[in-house]
Amino acid sequence: MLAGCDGNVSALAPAGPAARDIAWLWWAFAGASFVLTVMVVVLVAMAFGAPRVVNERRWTFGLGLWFSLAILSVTLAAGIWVGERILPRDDGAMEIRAHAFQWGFAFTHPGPDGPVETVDLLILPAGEPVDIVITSEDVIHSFWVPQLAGKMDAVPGHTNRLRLRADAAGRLGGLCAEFCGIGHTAMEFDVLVVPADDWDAALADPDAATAEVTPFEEQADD
Ligand SMILES: [Cu+2]
Repeated sequence: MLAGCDGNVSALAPAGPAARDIAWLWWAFAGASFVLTVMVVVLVAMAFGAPRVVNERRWTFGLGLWFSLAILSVTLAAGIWVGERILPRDDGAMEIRAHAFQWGFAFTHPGPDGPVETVDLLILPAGEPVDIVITSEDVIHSFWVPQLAGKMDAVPGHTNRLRLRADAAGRLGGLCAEFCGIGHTAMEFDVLVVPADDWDAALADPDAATAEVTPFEEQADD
Protein backbone atom coordinates (compact mmCIF):
# COMPACT_ATOMS: atom_id res chain seq x y z
CA MET A 1 0.00 0.00 0.00
CA LEU A 2 2.82 2.40 0.88
CA ALA A 3 4.28 1.96 -2.61
CA GLY A 4 1.23 3.89 -3.85
CA CYS A 5 2.50 6.98 -2.02
CA ASP A 6 5.34 7.45 -4.52
CA GLY A 7 5.66 7.66 -8.28
CA ASN A 8 4.73 10.19 -10.92
CA VAL A 9 1.00 10.24 -10.23
CA SER A 10 1.23 10.53 -6.43
CA ALA A 11 -0.12 13.65 -4.71
CA LEU A 12 2.22 12.77 -1.82
CA ALA A 13 5.32 13.26 -3.99
CA PRO A 14 4.81 16.97 -4.79
CA ALA A 15 6.88 18.72 -7.47
CA GLY A 16 5.45 22.22 -7.12
CA PRO A 17 4.17 24.72 -4.52
CA ALA A 18 0.43 24.00 -4.88
CA ALA A 19 0.95 20.24 -4.62
CA ARG A 20 3.17 20.76 -1.55
CA ASP A 21 0.35 22.69 0.15
CA ILE A 22 -2.12 19.93 -0.74
CA ALA A 23 0.25 17.20 0.50
CA TRP A 24 0.75 19.14 3.75
CA LEU A 25 -3.01 19.39 4.19
CA TRP A 26 -3.39 15.67 3.46
CA TRP A 27 -0.88 14.77 6.18
CA ALA A 28 -2.58 17.14 8.65
CA PHE A 29 -5.98 15.54 7.98
CA ALA A 30 -4.48 12.04 8.18
CA GLY A 31 -2.86 12.91 11.53
CA ALA A 32 -6.08 14.42 12.92
CA SER A 33 -8.07 11.38 11.75
CA PHE A 34 -5.58 9.07 13.44
CA VAL A 35 -5.82 10.94 16.77
CA LEU A 36 -9.64 10.94 16.65
CA THR A 37 -9.75 7.23 15.77
CA VAL A 38 -7.51 6.38 18.72
CA MET A 39 -9.72 8.47 21.03
CA VAL A 40 -12.89 6.73 19.86
CA VAL A 41 -11.32 3.30 20.29
CA VAL A 42 -10.21 4.23 23.83
CA LEU A 43 -13.72 5.50 24.67
CA VAL A 44 -15.33 2.31 23.32
CA ALA A 45 -12.88 0.23 25.37
CA MET A 46 -13.75 2.28 28.47
CA ALA A 47 -17.45 1.63 27.87
CA PHE A 48 -16.81 -2.08 28.35
CA GLY A 49 -15.06 -1.44 31.68
CA ALA A 50 -16.58 -1.17 35.12
CA PRO A 51 -19.32 1.47 35.53
CA ARG A 52 -18.00 4.78 36.83
CA VAL A 53 -19.43 8.09 37.91
CA VAL A 54 -18.83 10.75 35.25
CA ASN A 55 -19.64 14.40 34.87
CA GLU A 56 -22.24 14.20 32.09
CA ARG A 57 -22.08 17.91 31.36
CA ARG A 58 -18.35 17.86 30.86
CA TRP A 59 -18.54 14.87 28.51
CA THR A 60 -21.48 16.14 26.48
CA PHE A 61 -20.44 19.78 26.08
CA GLY A 62 -16.69 19.52 26.56
CA LEU A 63 -15.79 16.47 24.56
CA GLY A 64 -18.91 16.07 22.43
CA LEU A 65 -19.49 19.64 21.35
CA TRP A 66 -16.56 21.98 21.96
CA PHE A 67 -13.78 19.54 21.21
CA SER A 68 -15.44 18.43 17.94
CA LEU A 69 -16.12 22.03 16.92
CA ALA A 70 -12.50 22.96 17.61
CA ILE A 71 -11.16 20.15 15.42
CA LEU A 72 -13.65 20.94 12.64
CA SER A 73 -12.85 24.66 12.78
CA VAL A 74 -9.10 24.09 12.55
CA THR A 75 -9.39 21.67 9.63
CA LEU A 76 -11.91 23.93 7.83
CA ALA A 77 -9.66 26.97 8.29
CA ALA A 78 -6.62 25.03 7.02
CA GLY A 79 -8.61 23.88 3.98
CA ILE A 80 -9.77 27.41 3.15
CA TRP A 81 -6.24 28.79 3.66
CA VAL A 82 -4.66 26.21 1.34
CA GLY A 83 -7.50 26.52 -1.19
CA GLU A 84 -7.03 30.28 -1.39
CA ARG A 85 -3.24 30.00 -1.80
CA ILE A 86 -3.48 27.73 -4.83
CA LEU A 87 -6.06 29.79 -6.79
CA PRO A 88 -5.01 31.28 -10.15
CA ARG A 89 -4.01 34.97 -9.84
CA ASP A 90 -4.71 37.74 -12.28
CA ASP A 91 -1.00 38.28 -12.88
CA GLY A 92 -0.66 37.74 -16.62
CA ALA A 93 0.63 34.17 -16.34
CA MET A 94 0.98 32.16 -19.52
CA GLU A 95 -2.15 30.25 -20.56
CA ILE A 96 -2.23 26.75 -22.01
CA ARG A 97 -5.53 25.28 -23.16
CA ALA A 98 -6.40 21.71 -22.18
CA HIS A 99 -9.35 20.43 -24.20
CA ALA A 100 -10.61 17.07 -22.93
CA PHE A 101 -12.31 14.53 -25.17
CA GLN A 102 -13.17 10.84 -25.13
CA TRP A 103 -10.42 9.81 -24.43
CA GLY A 104 -7.53 12.18 -24.22
CA PHE A 105 -6.41 15.79 -23.78
CA ALA A 106 -5.55 18.17 -26.61
CA PHE A 107 -3.18 20.90 -25.43
CA THR A 108 -2.70 24.26 -27.15
CA HIS A 109 0.54 26.00 -26.13
CA PRO A 110 1.33 29.64 -27.03
CA GLY A 111 4.46 29.03 -29.13
CA PRO A 112 6.79 31.74 -30.51
CA ASP A 113 5.38 31.26 -34.03
CA GLY A 114 1.76 30.68 -33.10
CA PRO A 115 -0.17 28.00 -31.23
CA VAL A 116 1.46 24.57 -30.86
CA GLU A 117 -0.95 21.67 -30.45
CA THR A 118 -0.12 18.35 -28.87
CA VAL A 119 -2.25 15.41 -27.82
CA ASP A 120 -1.62 13.80 -24.40
CA LEU A 121 1.58 15.81 -23.96
CA LEU A 122 1.66 18.97 -21.86
CA ILE A 123 4.87 21.02 -22.03
CA LEU A 124 5.57 23.39 -19.13
CA PRO A 125 8.42 25.83 -18.42
CA ALA A 126 10.10 25.10 -15.07
CA GLY A 127 9.64 27.60 -12.25
CA GLU A 128 7.00 29.69 -14.01
CA PRO A 129 3.30 29.94 -13.18
CA VAL A 130 1.03 28.65 -15.94
CA ASP A 131 -2.75 28.77 -16.06
CA ILE A 132 -4.39 25.75 -17.63
CA VAL A 133 -7.64 26.74 -19.34
CA ILE A 134 -9.76 23.59 -19.17
CA THR A 135 -12.65 22.75 -21.51
CA SER A 136 -14.38 19.60 -22.73
CA GLU A 137 -15.60 18.33 -26.09
CA ASP A 138 -18.20 15.82 -24.93
CA VAL A 139 -18.71 14.70 -21.32
CA ILE A 140 -17.33 15.75 -17.94
CA HIS A 141 -13.67 14.86 -17.46
CA SER A 142 -11.23 15.97 -14.80
CA PHE A 143 -7.74 17.34 -15.39
CA TRP A 144 -5.21 16.18 -12.81
CA VAL A 145 -1.45 16.38 -12.49
CA PRO A 146 -1.11 15.00 -8.94
CA GLN A 147 2.49 16.17 -8.42
CA LEU A 148 1.61 19.77 -9.34
CA ALA A 149 -1.92 20.67 -8.20
CA GLY A 150 -5.41 19.50 -7.34
CA LYS A 151 -8.02 18.25 -9.79
CA MET A 152 -10.19 20.46 -11.97
CA ASP A 153 -13.27 19.32 -13.88
CA ALA A 154 -13.49 19.73 -17.64
CA VAL A 155 -17.16 20.57 -18.26
CA PRO A 156 -18.78 20.86 -21.73
CA GLY A 157 -19.76 24.46 -22.45
CA HIS A 158 -17.80 25.82 -19.50
CA THR A 159 -14.24 27.03 -18.93
CA ASN A 160 -12.30 26.24 -15.76
CA ARG A 161 -8.84 27.43 -14.79
CA LEU A 162 -6.10 25.79 -12.79
CA ARG A 163 -2.74 27.28 -11.79
CA LEU A 164 0.28 25.00 -12.24
CA ARG A 165 3.87 25.63 -11.31
CA ALA A 166 6.64 23.03 -11.48
CA ASP A 167 9.82 23.37 -9.42
CA ALA A 168 12.26 21.83 -11.87
CA ALA A 169 12.61 20.15 -15.25
CA GLY A 170 11.39 16.57 -15.37
CA ARG A 171 8.69 14.25 -16.63
CA LEU A 172 5.49 13.95 -14.65
CA GLY A 173 2.26 12.08 -15.18
CA GLY A 174 -1.27 13.41 -15.65
CA LEU A 175 -4.63 11.72 -15.89
CA CYS A 176 -8.39 12.10 -16.10
CA ALA A 177 -9.85 11.87 -12.61
CA GLU A 178 -13.54 11.64 -13.48
CA PHE A 179 -15.11 8.50 -14.93
CA CYS A 180 -15.97 9.46 -18.50
CA GLY A 181 -16.68 6.24 -20.36
CA ILE A 182 -15.11 2.96 -21.36
CA GLY A 183 -11.73 4.52 -22.23
CA HIS A 184 -11.35 6.41 -18.94
CA THR A 185 -8.69 4.17 -17.38
CA ALA A 186 -6.35 4.80 -20.33
CA MET A 187 -6.94 8.57 -20.36
CA GLU A 188 -3.47 9.60 -19.28
CA PHE A 189 -0.99 12.20 -20.51
CA ASP A 190 2.67 13.10 -20.11
CA VAL A 191 3.79 16.34 -18.55
CA LEU A 192 7.16 17.50 -19.79
CA VAL A 193 8.73 20.25 -17.69
CA VAL A 194 11.64 21.90 -19.50
CA PRO A 195 13.99 24.68 -18.34
CA ALA A 196 12.32 28.01 -19.15
CA ASP A 197 15.12 28.87 -21.62
CA ASP A 198 14.43 25.67 -23.59
CA TRP A 199 10.68 26.28 -23.83
CA ASP A 200 10.66 27.53 -27.44
CA ALA A 201 12.91 24.69 -28.63
CA ALA A 202 10.79 22.10 -26.84
CA LEU A 203 7.63 23.39 -28.54
CA ALA A 204 9.38 23.29 -31.94
CA ASP A 205 10.28 19.62 -31.48
CA PRO A 206 8.34 17.96 -28.62
CA ASP A 207 9.63 14.45 -29.41
CA ALA A 208 13.29 15.47 -29.14
CA ALA A 209 12.61 17.40 -25.93
CA THR A 210 10.81 14.40 -24.42
CA ALA A 211 13.81 12.16 -25.09
CA GLU A 212 16.18 14.61 -23.39
CA VAL A 213 14.38 15.17 -20.10
CA THR A 214 14.98 12.74 -17.23
CA PRO A 215 11.85 11.47 -15.50
CA PHE A 216 11.33 13.27 -12.18
CA GLU A 217 11.38 10.12 -10.02
CA GLU A 218 14.75 9.09 -11.49
CA GLN A 219 16.20 12.50 -10.65
CA ALA A 220 15.24 11.97 -7.03
CA ASP A 221 17.27 8.74 -6.91
CA ASP A 222 20.51 10.41 -8.10
CU1 LIG B 1 -12.06 10.51 -17.93
